[in-house]
Parts: sequence; structure tokens; C-alpha cells
Amino acid sequence: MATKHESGSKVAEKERVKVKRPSQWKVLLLNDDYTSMDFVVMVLETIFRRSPAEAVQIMLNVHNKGSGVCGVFTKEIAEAKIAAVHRRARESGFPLRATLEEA
Ligand code: TYC
Repeated sequence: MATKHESGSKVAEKERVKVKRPSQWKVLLLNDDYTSMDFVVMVLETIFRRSPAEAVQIMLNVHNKGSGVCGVFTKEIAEAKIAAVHRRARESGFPLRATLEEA
């Protein structure tokens, strides 16, 4: 951009545009004793677009270890996925919880 200097001469101004990669967030599913395995697999297939084999693997990992990553997203998308998990769980009467952690 060129602006007029006090003297009237044109001065070139270099714009420094800072660009940052959006931060990435892991969405974690948390284990509990009441949510059915089938429901967790369905959530992983539908909300996280995992294949049936991946969904079973992730579900078992969460079941055995207490928590597990189901995907990495921008913060906005991660929060929307978590809200979708909680809404579906509530509608089905399961206490399934998900949370996020910076990747
Ligand atoms: N632990 C549950 C059961 O034995 C299954 C389960 C897996 C629940 C993963 C939640 O995020 C979860 N029915």
C-alpha cells in the first residue's frame, strides 16, 4: 500500500500479515461403565467418520485404557464434535463423555 508522506512524497508501506496455522485439538473419548460398546462404535463411525474396524479398535482402546483419541481437529470443529457426542449420548440415555486436549 502507498500512503502520502508529510512532504507529499509517496512512501511504500510494507504490510506484515501474520498468518498462523490454526491450533490442533485432540478429541478424547472417556470410558465409563454404562455406555454400550455398540453405541460407542456407532458414535465413532457417524460423528468421527471412522471405518467399522477403526471404530472397534478405538472403542476397545478407550475401554481398556480409560480414554483415547478419536480425531484431531481445529478447536471449533473439536467442540462441535464433542457437543454432538454429548447430545447423542443424552438422547440415548448414556453417560458417554468426550473432551479435548491441545495436540
Ligand atoms: N466400558 C464400556 C462397557 O464395558 C464401553 C465403553 C467404551 C464406554 C468406550 C465408553 O468411551 C467408552 N460397556
